[in-house]
Amino acid sequence: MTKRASRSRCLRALACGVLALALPLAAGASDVGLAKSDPLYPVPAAEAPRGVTPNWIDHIDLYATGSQMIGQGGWEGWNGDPNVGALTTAAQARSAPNSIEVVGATDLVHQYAGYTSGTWTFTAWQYIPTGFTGQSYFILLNTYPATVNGNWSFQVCADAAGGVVRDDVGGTCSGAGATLPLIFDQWVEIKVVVNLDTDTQTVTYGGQQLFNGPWSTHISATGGAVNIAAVDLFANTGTSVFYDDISLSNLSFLDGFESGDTREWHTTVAE
Ligand SMILES: [Ca+2]
Repeated sequence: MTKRASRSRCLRALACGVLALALPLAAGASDVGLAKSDPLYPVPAAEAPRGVTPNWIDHIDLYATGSQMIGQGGWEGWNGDPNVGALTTAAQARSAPNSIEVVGATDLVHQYAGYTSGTWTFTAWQYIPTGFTGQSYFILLNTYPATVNGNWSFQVCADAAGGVVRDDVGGTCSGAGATLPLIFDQWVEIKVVVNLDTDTQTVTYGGQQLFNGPWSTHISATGGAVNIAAVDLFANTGTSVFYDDISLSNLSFLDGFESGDTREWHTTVAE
């Protein structure tokens, strides 16, 4: 199974267009240190991160270790499916104590709202242990719920058999699309800089550019929107891949962020 083909799971699931989102009933804790509360899932003021609306970051550290991410911090299952979650874990953590373990059936989504202009940087830190098998996906959507391929703006698959990460424009995690060597046993930054004013994106993996190109039409010439709608962490039956310190921000990074990483500003702040 591949992501876009499985994205075509939306297409093959005839009810896709009418599936109601099972939004969490109550907002879980968001995280601190960067920005404000999630516009879709506001958190109590005391927990709201600092910064400019609608910057967002989740260090995964305010949730109980071993707890289900669905229903916390605005995270949900794909199309509201309660059976495609992921647990927080202390087995790996870029910021202590937790990361998210994406494995097996995991298809974990976080929605965003209000990102329709300007330049935004989406970052996620990924850890893939030696011995990883499968084709695990990190995905950004311009429309959610997603019903046609154009709703996908970027999907990178970690392809164990090929030993690469791939800009999976073909939806099969093979063949087409730029690649970089897969990096194991360390935290690797996936950074997607999205310029919604020019409808373009630039993606780097471990500091190396994977590709740059259009945003709303990267996967398909039709059906896309100039919008950042959701992230999707999809295991696609693969073995464990860990994610930590996930953010969406338009802060100015005059300290070298654009050429470096987010290490400095992704430090968990206890408030
Ligand atoms: Ca963490």
